[in-house]
Amino acid sequence: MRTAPTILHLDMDAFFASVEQASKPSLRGKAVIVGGLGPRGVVATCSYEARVFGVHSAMPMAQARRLAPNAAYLVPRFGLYRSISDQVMRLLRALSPLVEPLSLDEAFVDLEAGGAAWDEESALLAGVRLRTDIRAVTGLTGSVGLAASKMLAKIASEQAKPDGLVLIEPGTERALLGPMPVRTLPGVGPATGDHLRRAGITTVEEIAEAGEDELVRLLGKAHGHALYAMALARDDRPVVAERETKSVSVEDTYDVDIHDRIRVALEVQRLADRCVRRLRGAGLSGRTIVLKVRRYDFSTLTRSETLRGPTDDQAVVREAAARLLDSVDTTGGVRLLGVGVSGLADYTQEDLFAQAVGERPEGPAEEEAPESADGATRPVERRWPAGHDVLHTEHGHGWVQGSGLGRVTVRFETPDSVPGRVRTFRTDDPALEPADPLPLVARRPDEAADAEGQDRSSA
Ligand code: TTP
Ligand code: MG
Ligand code: MG
Repeated sequence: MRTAPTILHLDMDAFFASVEQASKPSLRGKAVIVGGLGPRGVVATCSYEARVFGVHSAMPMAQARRLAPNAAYLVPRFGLYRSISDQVMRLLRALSPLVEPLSLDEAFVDLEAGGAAWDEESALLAGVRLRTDIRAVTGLTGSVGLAASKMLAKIASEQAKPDGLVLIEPGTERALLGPMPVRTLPGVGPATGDHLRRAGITTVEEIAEAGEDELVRLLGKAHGHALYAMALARDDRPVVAERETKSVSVEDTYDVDIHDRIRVALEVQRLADRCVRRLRGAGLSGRTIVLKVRRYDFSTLTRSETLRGPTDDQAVVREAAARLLDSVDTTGGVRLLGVGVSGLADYTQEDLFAQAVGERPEGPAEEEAPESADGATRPVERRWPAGHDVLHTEHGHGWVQGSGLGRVTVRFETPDSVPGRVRTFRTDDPALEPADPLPLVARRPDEAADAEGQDRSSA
């Protein structure tokens, strides 16, 4: 393990909600909840002002409404979040070629690899500067953790939240980790957590005290071994650049084609287990199980199955892989088998996206009033999702505060205006149009040129 805290972990604060507050001056300092607003919707995230009411990610929206009835409820705008995420990732790539994004709002950076830092002092400086730059470019805050390993850097950024920076001095890791709950460690989900608790292990210190043999006995060789190392703060995982890998997979090529169907099934199980070990080792879980089969004639096929939720459970992956194998003809023999799990880092966003798509209003193309049989045009009810931007021919740019009963309420304000006024229109008012989001921070022309220059140099 390195001896300087030169691994940086960044995570933006209340990301979706902060973007909404930055784009809507009237919501700054207020409880803002972003998520699916339909009957089965869940909270994607909420502002820190909403968290004091007990609202949190993944909570059913109905429950959030009971806890915080006066909050602003908005539908997510993924395109906007992605464009802000791109700005943030560009700033990280200016620090180092080794940037590992974990989701839209989160990434590891190896500062040493980029020459941006080599010791405690330079790491701290890089972290402080980064936070300033993010603020200047996006108008948002992100929290930064600095440590000598990925695990500790991530724990540090969590401690720094919101809007802070924490550096964990090398050498102090074990003392810091000791009293923390086992769930702090990467790869410990609810199932593993329960399992450990039944064995009387609730803190990281207790994992260390239990010893490696006991951990292996409880959790199996790979997982037990990995977890014990983490509990001792031993984490050598490198920062992997451009982890576009939205999947973890393993495969084997066989010297001699396998014909025996039972043997094929056993190999698939073995691969499933190996894949799960890799997955857990990386502290990941995924929703889609993929089976790859190359047959004697080099014809290759893949089959996949998507689960209801992400998993890192060996039995679940084994079973899915076995089901997939059922649908593949292997007579003639196989020369390669592979098992993978995909749908990893961004799963929460994708889940919510699927849900939001289901709730999305009809596109503008379908908004034209169709002709009825007698040639008269019937008005079509247009839908105005809460939080989305609109343009009014007279009042300018605003956003939908609410709609229903043939009326839509719009607040007219822009990211750099003062809090705006509210007006109500008929939903079919021809003066009102859906609009694209405005930039959160107005860019000067010279800044736009700078950003392009950065793109080129990192390409
Ligand atoms: P997080 O970084 O987990 O949360 P956050 O940025 O909102 O708040 P924090 O300050 O605690 O980091 O997730 C980033 C974004 O991903 C979040 O703004 C919304 C989205 N998300 C979901 O859509 N569903 C979820 O269950 C979670 C956890 C996040
Ligand atoms: Mg975040
Ligand atoms: Mg995050």
